Amino acid sequence: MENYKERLRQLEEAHCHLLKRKNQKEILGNGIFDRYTFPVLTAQHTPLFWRYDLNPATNPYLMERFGINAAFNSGAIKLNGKYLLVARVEGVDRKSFFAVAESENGIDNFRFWERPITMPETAVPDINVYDMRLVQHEDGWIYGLFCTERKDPNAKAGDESSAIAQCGIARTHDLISWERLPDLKTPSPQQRNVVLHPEFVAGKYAFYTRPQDGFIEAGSGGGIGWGLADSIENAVIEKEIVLDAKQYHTVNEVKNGQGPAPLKTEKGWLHLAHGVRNTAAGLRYVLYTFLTDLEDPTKVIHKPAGYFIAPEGEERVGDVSNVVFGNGWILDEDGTVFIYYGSSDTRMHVATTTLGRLLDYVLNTPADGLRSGATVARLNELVDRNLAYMKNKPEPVATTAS
Ligand code: M1P
Repeated sequence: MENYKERLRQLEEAHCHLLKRKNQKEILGNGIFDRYTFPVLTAQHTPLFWRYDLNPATNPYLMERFGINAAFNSGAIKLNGKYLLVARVEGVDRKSFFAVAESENGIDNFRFWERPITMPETAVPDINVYDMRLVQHEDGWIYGLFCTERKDPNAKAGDESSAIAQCGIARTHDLISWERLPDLKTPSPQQRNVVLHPEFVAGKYAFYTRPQDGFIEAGSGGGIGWGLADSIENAVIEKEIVLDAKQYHTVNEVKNGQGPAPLKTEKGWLHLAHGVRNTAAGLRYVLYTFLTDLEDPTKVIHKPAGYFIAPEGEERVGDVSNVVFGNGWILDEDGTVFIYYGSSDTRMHVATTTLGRLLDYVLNTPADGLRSGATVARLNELVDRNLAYMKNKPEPVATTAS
């Protein structure tokens, strides 16, 4: 019993320390966004009373009875002044579920609510659910769109890994009680990374989709797609177009997917997305941004070359290494943007910036020239401008350039 008490005291102390830990902005970022020293959510942030049976009579060794493997890829929303993440929490049994974590300032002290979300099932139960995108839609509901995965009914005998991914849809007003709607129907065999546009378009519900031929491979359908549905209670997209296609020798040559719902700005709809390329070490997931036309959200009007956020340091290592994945962001009234991103399918981070900086980045970073020669020309153009500026500047600028 003494051991039990001491072990419980140590567990509680460590948990309390983790939850109270202040986060720190990293110094001297790239000017576009700021990273923070500590992840905002990890498996260890989950309450001890989720993981342990706290009764010494039934758990004399104070063992974990319900192991949590990871907390990552979270949807985000600000409600009643609180920054809320709907995290993909994964048990050691490999099943993901959703759980809300709350913070006063959006950068630290995230605490999980008492219970995970009990998501209603459809007639064909989900085997696994993950990567929720939260949208405050103009119809008055908060929608959560997520991936629902079930075993491929046509998998050959012995094939226990082929699955079908589709888009699950649920709605709520408080993130506590959820109404499950039928899964989205589209012309594509599989869907992941489906996101609801926050406004009606031509009186219809508009969706960003990610058509794919197989469970892992996007195949011929790669790209961020778009489609309209008359109803959300029985959402059917008849025609799907690709608005941001995967492209050879870019950060999204294998596949890409919409992140959270885009932010409406005076210059256009601002998007965060992930792009995937292949390497000798496996797939590499990075985040990128682009802007679409306010009047025609299917038209990409600016798209900076390359990545916006790539995995760095500890972010590079985890269950699926070399991955950053962003499906949640929050725009505050003062223009601050909190970008929430998961790293390597293991933990959650925050980066902060402002809408002004993001727009400057998207509008003034040249597009991908798609060949090395164009990249060098772009670099030389910047060097030319800087050399001319430095020559004519009254005060010499400290530089190592000769
Ligand atoms: O493992 C990396 C990511 O793989 C999937 O994303 P995508 O459909 O774009 O390949 C998702 O399972 C995602 O959760 C995961 O982070």
